[in-house]
Amino acid sequence: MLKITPLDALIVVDMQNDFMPNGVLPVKDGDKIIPRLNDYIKMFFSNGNPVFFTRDWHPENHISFKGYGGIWPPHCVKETEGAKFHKDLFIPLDNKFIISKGTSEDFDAYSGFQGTLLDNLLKERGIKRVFVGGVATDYCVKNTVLGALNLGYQAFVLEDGIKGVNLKEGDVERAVDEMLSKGATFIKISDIKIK
Ligand code: VGL
Ligand code: ZN
Repeated sequence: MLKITPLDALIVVDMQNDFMPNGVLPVKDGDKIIPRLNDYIKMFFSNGNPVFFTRDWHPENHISFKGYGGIWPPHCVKETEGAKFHKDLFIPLDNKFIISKGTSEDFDAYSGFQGTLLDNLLKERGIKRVFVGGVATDYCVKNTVLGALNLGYQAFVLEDGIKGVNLKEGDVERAVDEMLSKGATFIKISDIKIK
């Protein structure tokens, strides 16, 4: 059992329409993890722990887009429907933080820590351990987890609250192996205890 303490924060990665089954860059079954993510969000929120929601928040001419030097179709263009969080994701009014990344045209960020204030916001609150779920396991979840480990946080990956892309077969498996080998711990909701 893992007890949630005031040193813990939840990071929900990129649960945006464009990454959901009807989006332009769909993660298969990406919406199926929403009920479980909502369980985690409510658990952390009701315990007073901060909950961070990262989002891809690109300009129209972003460097990661085909035609601008990148490999992806245009996605998560800021202020558009595709960039909004899925309507079923529970986003508390208080004690939540939105982290926008990939916001300048010449810089991409798979990690929620790249070019954002996430590290500062966590440190200000004395957070030592982060719990990470969302999409995609083999891109932004992986890079956010590795970023956290690099910055000295202990990182827990929510194995029942992530989904991957597998653009190349085996990508998700390799991502999981890499997170494990760098020191991440995989947990599921029944491993967590509040009080
Ligand atoms: C992502 C591809 C491009 C992600 C973001 O959130 O995993 N993937 N931009
Ligand atoms: Zn992106």
